[in-house]
Amino acid sequence: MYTFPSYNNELLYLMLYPKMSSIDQRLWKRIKRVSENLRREDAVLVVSHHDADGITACAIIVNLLKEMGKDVEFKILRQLDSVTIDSINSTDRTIVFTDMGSGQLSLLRERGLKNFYIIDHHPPEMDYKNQVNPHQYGYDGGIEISGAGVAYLVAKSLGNESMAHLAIIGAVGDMQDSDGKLHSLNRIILNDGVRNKLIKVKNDLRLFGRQSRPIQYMLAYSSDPFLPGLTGNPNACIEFIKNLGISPKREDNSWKSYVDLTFDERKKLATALYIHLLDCNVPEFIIQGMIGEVYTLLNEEKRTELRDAKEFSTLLNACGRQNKSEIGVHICLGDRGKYLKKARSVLQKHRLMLREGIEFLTEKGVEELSNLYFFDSDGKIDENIIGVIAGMAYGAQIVSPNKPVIAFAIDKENPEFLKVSARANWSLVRRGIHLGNAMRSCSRDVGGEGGGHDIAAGARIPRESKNEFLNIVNETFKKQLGD
Ligand SMILES: [Mn+2]
Repeated sequence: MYTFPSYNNELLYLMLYPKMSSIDQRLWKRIKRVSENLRREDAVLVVSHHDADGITACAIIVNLLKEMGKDVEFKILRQLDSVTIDSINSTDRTIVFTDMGSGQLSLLRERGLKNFYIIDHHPPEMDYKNQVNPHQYGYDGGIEISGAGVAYLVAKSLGNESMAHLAIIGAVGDMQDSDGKLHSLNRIILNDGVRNKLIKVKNDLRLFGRQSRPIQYMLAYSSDPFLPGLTGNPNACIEFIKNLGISPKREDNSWKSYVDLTFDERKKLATALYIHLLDCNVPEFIIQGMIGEVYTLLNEEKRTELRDAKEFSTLLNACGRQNKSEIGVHICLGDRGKYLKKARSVLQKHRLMLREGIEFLTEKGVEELSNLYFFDSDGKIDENIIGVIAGMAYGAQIVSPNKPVIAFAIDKENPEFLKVSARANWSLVRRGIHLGNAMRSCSRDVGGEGGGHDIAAGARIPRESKNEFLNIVNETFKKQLGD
């Protein structure tokens, strides 16, 4: 039977993960210096990325500055490129970039931006005086800290630890817990959250809806991982649960949530899912990601999406992908009521689009070169979710995990361009794949721009250079895997 590992012994943890015990002093000094400069600003525009990490990072800085009595506005962008930079350049406010900016420093200079700060965890192009980026101190921003985490450290250095839970939601949103737990700087932040009674940590099954959905819908709606035979089929899920001797209903005949199950029932269900996925030949790294630490937000109402960090991040990601990021920022800042209602309907629409996207891709299939898979959305998948669909292709077994996936969609803002999304997995990253580097250099070669993380990245390229770009990327992956 699968047992959830227990990490109650904090001392053992410290021995296993020595880096978690304290922040590098040079990084902390840098944070304090930049924070001191930030403290002197009056009118600020926070500009952030449209995913869960960017939205939480934005909310942390907005909250910090508001509590310090500053005049703050915020703006969420899909990406930072020459067009979007020009759109914010007219502000007379000081710009604070969160979860973006480090990879676009030369572009920011080129476009004539002067008074700005960067609080980011993407690999930096160069040093800059008002930049906080842990990469410059030996940390890996892909796994050790999120953009929201860096924003939290800035807030912490100014005495505000109240938003630690948002930093954890950001890290989970950027999948930094995909091997089952958070590490390093994320761990330090997590400890702050636990100490301040914002968060509780436990090892358990990690599926969307563990708080907010009846169990059969938690399983039926699972797209990460995709559960063969169960995803999309609530009746099969009820059978699956009943066959384990677990009653799906409470005594009053209402449906149980996963959190209503006893510890033994949870173990039984986790074990059965684990075996079921193994039987279906789902790659083991995906199965393992299904079980691990869950982060409960103690100040949120029980049985709502906001009670669980992963559910919260899913809600925020949906807002971002559907161009409704502001709703997400308001929820992070504590607004509920109409904002939460809106976010829920956005999530519903988002899930429908994901399901249709996966169905489209299952039908159409992918093409391949020696070192990559690729597909074109044919206008059927929105550019905002095509990256998510590319990532889901592994779990849905449309592609095998041996090569990265490259997806193309038409750029809505400029149809002469294609939006490129690239997704890999940890085993490819361990073998040398770095999608962010590949997207940056290969897109430049064809007159585009791009960048991102090792495991997930994107680019914009001229439409007519698609085939040339694919060949260059294929060669770059070959080199990355060969080194
Ligand atoms: Mn991020």
